[in-house]
Amino acid sequence: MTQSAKPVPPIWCPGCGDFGVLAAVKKAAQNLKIPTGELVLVGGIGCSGSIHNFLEINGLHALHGRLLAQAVGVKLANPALTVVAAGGDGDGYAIGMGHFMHAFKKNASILYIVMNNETYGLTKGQASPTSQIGFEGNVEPPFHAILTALSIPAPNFIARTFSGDPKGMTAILEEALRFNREGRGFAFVEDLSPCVTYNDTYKLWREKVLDVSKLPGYDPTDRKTMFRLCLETNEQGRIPIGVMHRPKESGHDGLEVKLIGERAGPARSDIRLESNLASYQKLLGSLT
Ligand SMILES: Cc1ncc(C[n+]2csc(CCOP(=O)(O)OP(=O)(O)O)c2C)c(N)n1
Ligand code: SF4
Ligand SMILES: [Mg+2]
Repeated sequence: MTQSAKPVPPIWCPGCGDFGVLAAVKKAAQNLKIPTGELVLVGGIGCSGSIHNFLEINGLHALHGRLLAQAVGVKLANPALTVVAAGGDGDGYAIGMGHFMHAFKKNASILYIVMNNETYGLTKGQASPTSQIGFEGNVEPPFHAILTALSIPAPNFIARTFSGDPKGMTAILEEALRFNREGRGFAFVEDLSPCVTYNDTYKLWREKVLDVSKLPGYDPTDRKTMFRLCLETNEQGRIPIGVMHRPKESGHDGLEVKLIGERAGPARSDIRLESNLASYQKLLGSLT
């Protein structure tokens, strides 16, 4: 695949945190010299999920909460592609929660970016699974994606970024994409991406974010330590950002490596009748 789609201008509200993600994805892909025709972005449903329309890449708009299933499918069809899934907190942590949990365990080498604005932006600001108590009548404590991710013992790359720190976000996305391109597995990056129209948290988050790499004992290869650091930071009313898990081993644990290895994926296989006649006849013979 060499061609990519032509982008259109973003339709987001001026100042939306998703602009930071768009810029960081672009910069990270450019820094890694990923050809635009080899980058596929699968968007979720929500303001955030339209991101692929604004980049010169190949993209598809998934069903609500199903972007991970589709992104894993793209990767298994053609492991040579660099695959990014990107959507919102509603898409990923509500309707998409089943897929979210399994993605860590499946460990396909794709990057999943969740633009968390603690609300359903597209449908005009209802409470989402990450909303604070009191927001739009919400009485439930917010879901913590990083602690959940750290609790799943799989060799994933896990990080959190903030749209108010585009440089830090670019560096983390670059590391995540490199991790994927080495066939090491699933990379999850939650970006704190304020919705300036329905839940403008820029000022609050700027005061609250805390770079975990500055904390004593920081060791992203040690899951237990990082779980404790994130939990304690959270209990202190701060929001941990940075790399939370970086597997020690440099193994090629990606699902596509295990299932397909060095072979071309199904999308690039030669399925012409003339080159496969004997195999097709054998298959037909086995059915009689
Ligand atoms: C199956 C289905 N259910 C509900 C909706 C309505 N809907 C559209 S976007 C959305 C939530 C978007 O919130 P989020 O994923 O956080 O994205 P944001 O707009 O905040 O970026 C919902 C519930 C839908 N499109 N499809
Ligand atoms: S409604 Fe919120 S999330 Fe959607 S584009 Fe506007 S600022 Fe961004
Ligand atoms: Mg949202």
